[in-house]
Amino acid sequence: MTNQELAQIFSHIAEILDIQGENPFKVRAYKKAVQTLENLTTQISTVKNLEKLGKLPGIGEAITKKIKELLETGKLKYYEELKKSEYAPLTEFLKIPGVGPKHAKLIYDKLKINNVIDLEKKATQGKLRGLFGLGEKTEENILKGVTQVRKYKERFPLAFIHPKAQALVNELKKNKDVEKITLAGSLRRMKETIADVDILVSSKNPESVSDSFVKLPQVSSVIAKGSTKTSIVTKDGFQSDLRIVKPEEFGAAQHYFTGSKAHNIRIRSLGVQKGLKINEYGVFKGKKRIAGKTETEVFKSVALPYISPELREDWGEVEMALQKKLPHLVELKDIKGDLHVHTDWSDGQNSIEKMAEEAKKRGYQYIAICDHSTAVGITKGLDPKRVEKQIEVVKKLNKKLKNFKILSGIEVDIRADGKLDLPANVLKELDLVVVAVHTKFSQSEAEMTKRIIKAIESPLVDILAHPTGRLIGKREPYQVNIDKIIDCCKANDKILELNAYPERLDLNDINCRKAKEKRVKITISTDAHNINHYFWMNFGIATAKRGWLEPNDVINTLPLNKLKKFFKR
Ligand code: DGT
Ligand code: CA
Repeated sequence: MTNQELAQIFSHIAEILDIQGENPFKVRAYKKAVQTLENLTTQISTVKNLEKLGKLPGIGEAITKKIKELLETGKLKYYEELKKSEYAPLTEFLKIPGVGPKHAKLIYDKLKINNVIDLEKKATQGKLRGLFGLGEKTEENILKGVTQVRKYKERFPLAFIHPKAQALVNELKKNKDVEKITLAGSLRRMKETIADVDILVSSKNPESVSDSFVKLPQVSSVIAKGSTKTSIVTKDGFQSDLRIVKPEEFGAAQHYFTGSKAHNIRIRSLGVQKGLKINEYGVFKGKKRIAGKTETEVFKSVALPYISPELREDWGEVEMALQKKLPHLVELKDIKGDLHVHTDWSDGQNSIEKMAEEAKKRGYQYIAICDHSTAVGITKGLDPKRVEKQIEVVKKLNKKLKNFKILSGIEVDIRADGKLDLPANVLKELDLVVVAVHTKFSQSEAEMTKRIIKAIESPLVDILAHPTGRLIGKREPYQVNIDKIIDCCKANDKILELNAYPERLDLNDINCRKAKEKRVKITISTDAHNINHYFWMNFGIATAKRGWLEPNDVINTLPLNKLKKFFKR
């Protein structure tokens, strides 16, 4: 059981207790444990002496005992009992923005509904307003929130599901009858949300592979089992389809099941023009198989170069491939540093030094420390005095570090009127200034666009972080005219961020492409709040590839001496 899985269980416990109206101290204790678990840098399951856990903040004796029980038995009696509570299903309501535990309980107590589908119905019928002081406006917001939750309910964020899918692949690989294995579908194309996991295997003994698949420890139920297709549902609640093909079919099947459907249709019709039939079994001229063992063979059969999975959306990649003008996509190995990193000076969990050491270990040449300014409302936002202090600390650390540079930056808040949350004389002292919106998301498109443009136009600003503010599955982007923002960045020679934080991926693929077309530079940054978060660069890179970005479009592919010319100093 991973730290994340443990955290999920304790988080669910806290939510149920909260709705039941339990002692707030007890609820807070669980929430604190969740925070600690999420930020731990070692996996608890690898710790030999669990008693040591009691020394971690928020993990007392009682919780240590529960962790022990979970690790030893895979279950927690207390949790199993709690889940039987009539209030347990109401935790679903908490995903709706603006609905807290008290609302959830009231809605259930008065209306006897415990799921979002019924809640949506009641809100549509106007049955919420007037109840226990809920106004029309709140009802409208609940309705909006419910629709949003329902929209995402059936899809999982990429960063949540990708490591879990990879784990399924790694487990299955242990079976010697697996010849080749790959992820397919939207997961291989690295779409930002995923409906189900597609895995493809080639094997001469499909039964053996299928047997192993249904016996994987992650499996919670088996939907169907056969020698070519087997479907399971995992304990994490997502479906995974395994297809097993013959070795000579692997490339054709890999291409077919990677999709997208629209891309496949284009390739198939190119085949038709050449008198070829292309399907998941191979490329055929009449009855004769002429290709299919590898994807490259399939593309070659229609005179195309290999097209990277991230591009296969029929967004123009086939035309570009025909003209031999495909982009040379940016790769993880091109990245030289991370330009948006938090530390324990604000809401991060590791020290500046630790963040730097870890980045260096990853082969980076630099990072930019960009802690929050005070307006965001987090407890430790940086005021002018602390900014100055941090600059001094960074200077000292830089003297110690070899072949690595810490840049002093800041993530300064763009206030509702477009003014920045720190004065110019402070911003001037920094190596770079990142600006972002964290408050007043409800402004009109005109107001929000004007607000952000004002910030971009400020002379000391370098980068606009997470430009649309969306949180995948949780919050829609704020209303903003992204075309105007891109134009403004171009006019002022400013940089847009592709924030790789799993729930952000903001700019998204389409907006990255728009920025590239206008020749606006992009930084792919993780917004890391601890050393583990550097891993998220993978998903930033994936999104960049889906946005057709090349190394030249991305400023943090540059070594430090060339990077500096982009900053307004
Ligand atoms: P998802 O699951 O909604 O996140 O997206 P995908 O792309 O993984 O879609 P899925 O799982 O339904 O199918 C996997 C791939 O199989 C899909 O990308 C293309 C291929 N495929 C599925 N059905 C068809 C079809 O009717 N025609 C063609 N040409 N390809 C299909
Ligand atoms: Ca799929």
